[in-house]
Amino acid sequence: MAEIGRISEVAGYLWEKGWAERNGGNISVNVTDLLSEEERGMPALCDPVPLQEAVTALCGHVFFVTGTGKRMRYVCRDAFCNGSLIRISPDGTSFEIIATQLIPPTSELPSHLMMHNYLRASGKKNRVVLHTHPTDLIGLTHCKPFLDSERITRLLWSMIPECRIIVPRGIGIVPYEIPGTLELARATIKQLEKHDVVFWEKHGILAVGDDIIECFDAIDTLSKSAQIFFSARMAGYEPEGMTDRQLDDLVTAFNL
Ligand code: 2HA
Ligand code: ZN
Repeated sequence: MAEIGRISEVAGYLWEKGWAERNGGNISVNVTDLLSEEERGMPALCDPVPLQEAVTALCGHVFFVTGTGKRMRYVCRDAFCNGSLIRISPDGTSFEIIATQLIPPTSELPSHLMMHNYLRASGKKNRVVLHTHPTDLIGLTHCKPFLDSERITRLLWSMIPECRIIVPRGIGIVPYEIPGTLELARATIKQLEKHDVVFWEKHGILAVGDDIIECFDAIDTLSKSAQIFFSARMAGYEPEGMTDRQLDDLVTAFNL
């Protein structure tokens, strides 16, 4: 499946960028529409695993999910030794691993599935949930004034025109929660109503999208903006940033 190649490609970028120390980050992609009926019906490799919360918009859907404790630097080399295909039960209350080996999914799976469930139920086409640990963007979340959606969005948009274009729905902020918890998932889902990229305070970034490469690109562009901001500050000056007018002109020029 070509999609697995694209997932591996992005896992490699996450590692190369230094955003994926140890087993940091996780990826899930809804591949249901990319599989034949026969592939979707593959026999299960394990008993059904109950989900804490039912995902009724995902009944029978198949996902590629990175494995728990697995490292992105190895996902990029061999996706199926470091992740698996899982299938949601017909009633949405459990999942089974169907291919290719018994690799248990990421501890963030219940959160990822709740997000996919929300996205599907609200008619969005997003198939990808990508979570990673970009050093510069996490750094920004350690500064209280930046834990404000409008303020951080305005700051990062204003560093480079592409940022306004590539992340048009801006950034959502989720105050610190314990990793892997349903509280974190619920708070994130609330932000996904307005944004495709969410910053988790002192932890990492979560992006949703229709395409894994584009999800990566959105985070990469935000990271570039953060680096421009930090380099200016380190050189001893406050970067001027684009004006409101310059940002608004992009909306008309690019139909945002
Ligand atoms: O998968 O990044 O948030 C490891 C994590 C948990
Ligand atoms: Zn994380």
